[in-house]
Amino acid sequence: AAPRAAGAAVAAPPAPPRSEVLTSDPANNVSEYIYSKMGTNLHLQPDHPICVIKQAIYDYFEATAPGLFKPFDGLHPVVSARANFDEVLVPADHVSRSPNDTYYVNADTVLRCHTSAHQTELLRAGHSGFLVTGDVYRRDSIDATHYPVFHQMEGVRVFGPEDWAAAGMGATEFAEKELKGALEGMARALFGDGIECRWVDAYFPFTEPSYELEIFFNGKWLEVLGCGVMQQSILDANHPGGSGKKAWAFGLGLERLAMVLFGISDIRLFWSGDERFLRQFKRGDLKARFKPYSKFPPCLKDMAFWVSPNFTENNLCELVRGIGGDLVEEVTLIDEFTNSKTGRTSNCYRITYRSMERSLTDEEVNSLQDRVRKAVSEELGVELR
Ligand code: FA5
Ligand code: MG
Repeated sequence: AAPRAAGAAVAAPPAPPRSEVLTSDPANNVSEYIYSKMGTNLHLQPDHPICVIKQAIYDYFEATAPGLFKPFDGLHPVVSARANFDEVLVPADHVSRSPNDTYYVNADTVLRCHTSAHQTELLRAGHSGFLVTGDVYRRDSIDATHYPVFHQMEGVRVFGPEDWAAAGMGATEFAEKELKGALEGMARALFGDGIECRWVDAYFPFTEPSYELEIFFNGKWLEVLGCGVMQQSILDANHPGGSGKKAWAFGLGLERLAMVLFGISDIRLFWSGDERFLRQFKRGDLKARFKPYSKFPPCLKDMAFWVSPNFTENNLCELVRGIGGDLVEEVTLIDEFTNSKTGRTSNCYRITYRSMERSLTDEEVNSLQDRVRKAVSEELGVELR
């Protein structure tokens, strides 16, 4: 995507051809379900709440530093493992690289698990300020705040020696102060002056120091973004004139911010396409508060099994999503014990089925649960009890 004015229309990246993403490569772990989400681009649907919040953040950065941040929201989600991990210094043994956590197209190609995957290419292109918005993919648990596809916005700003000299500060100290000021300003722009924020120390391989921003909302602290001063070696290796410069970077979760701002209770609503949901949001309207429409009854199914050595919860969730799709609201471990004689461990998982649009019939849920039971014993090697 070429640089353009904030707010100008952008061509949505189309879903890649099926045969490029769902391959027989031994490292491929992308499912049909995940493939079906590609090309949806909620962040490019004009009055969708993910797009509304994206635009509000673009507007804030444009107002505070006109022309400085170039928006990129059409970058393709299929990226090299090199850009997603190596170039942002993710260690070779870091958990996020595991196929239990990341979708691999093949050993060298992944569905980006964060928008940080685009930092280095944009630095190499010479940009000194940019915002990248896109869909990111993670194998994860299933509940009201987790979905295997969500949207992030990456922000990067590069400074020169004149900037910290003018402030009479050291480079790192200056970048950190600038970063925190920019993000606190963004939080006030979205949530109003009364918003309570706090900074929490964090760790990311690509920044030092690193922080997370939490917002106090509905009685608790919620993590909305990660950020920090960019590791100098990333800047040195990629930005023209990098060694004399300093940069900050942040990555924020758009669903998290939209859920808080608009009072949206279930992350699946973003994907429902239901008019009763969509018509409640409009570009530029940050005051909208989601009015829930009738909730249909849930249907709970418990399933107990002896685990196998390579059983993982993410694999179970992936399998359940593959069969139940968006009818699955939650997968929770409700009981676990180890038999002292045999040393075998039993897990009991509860699957909550619920549609956002209609009542489910017993037959329908029973048939889904039968397929889930069959698949877990055949594909995960567990023994049903
Ligand atoms: C990252 O992804 C880092 N790349 C962020 C970053 C960028 C740090 C640049 C430093 C510099 P993390 O995994 O914490 O970090 O995710 C960032 C944000 O994405 C979280 O704060 C949260 O708001 C959102 N997020 C993470 N996981 C999920 C999820 N499963 N569902 C919804 N939102 C999520
Ligand atoms: Mg985090």
